[in-house]
Amino acid sequence: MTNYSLPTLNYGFHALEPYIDQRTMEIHYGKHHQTYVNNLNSALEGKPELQEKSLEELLGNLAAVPEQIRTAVRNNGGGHLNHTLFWEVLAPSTENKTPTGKLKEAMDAAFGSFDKFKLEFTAAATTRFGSGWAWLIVDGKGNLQVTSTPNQDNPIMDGNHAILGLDVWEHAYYLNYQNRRPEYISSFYNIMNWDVVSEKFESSIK
Ligand code: MN3
Repeated sequence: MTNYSLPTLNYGFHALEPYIDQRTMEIHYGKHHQTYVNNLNSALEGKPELQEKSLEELLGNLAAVPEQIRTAVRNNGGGHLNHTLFWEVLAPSTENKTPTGKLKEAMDAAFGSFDKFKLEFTAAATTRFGSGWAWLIVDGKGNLQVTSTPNQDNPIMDGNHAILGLDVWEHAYYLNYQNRRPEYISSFYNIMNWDVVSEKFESSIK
């Protein structure tokens, strides 16, 4: 039986400054993410047949989740999965680092170059209306694509595997950037952990 809990952060709340400030990290991780975890556990309470499935299994086949908790699992399960990935793909002091190895080759093939990937990802994050996420995904054929989703939806809901995600909900940036979402998005390129994204890419094409 699964009781979900917050993942451990590999860095301190202050570590991503000046790009993501300490107070935003404290609230985002300790309050927002914790709330998704709590609500997901509440939704699954007393349902051992659902608790024994992985979150990817539940979100990959929402039609199999009982209707009365389907929206709660979608929003809060998605919230937990999305934020868990987000914390993992962030790291302090990654300025000027770029993808290498197989991921670089695949990105060049899919987008033309790293700079062209950035343009596409920035556009996806900027134009996602309201709350949601921008993604780098591996599709069912093993190809890389940039996408975005509303709310806490995760690409697994369409059978795709996210290897990088950027939270563009206002709670992710409002304290530091207010309405300046584009500035928050461009700062993300200074704190992306490409080693982790590479590992996720390589394990998703096995
Ligand atoms: Mn968030």
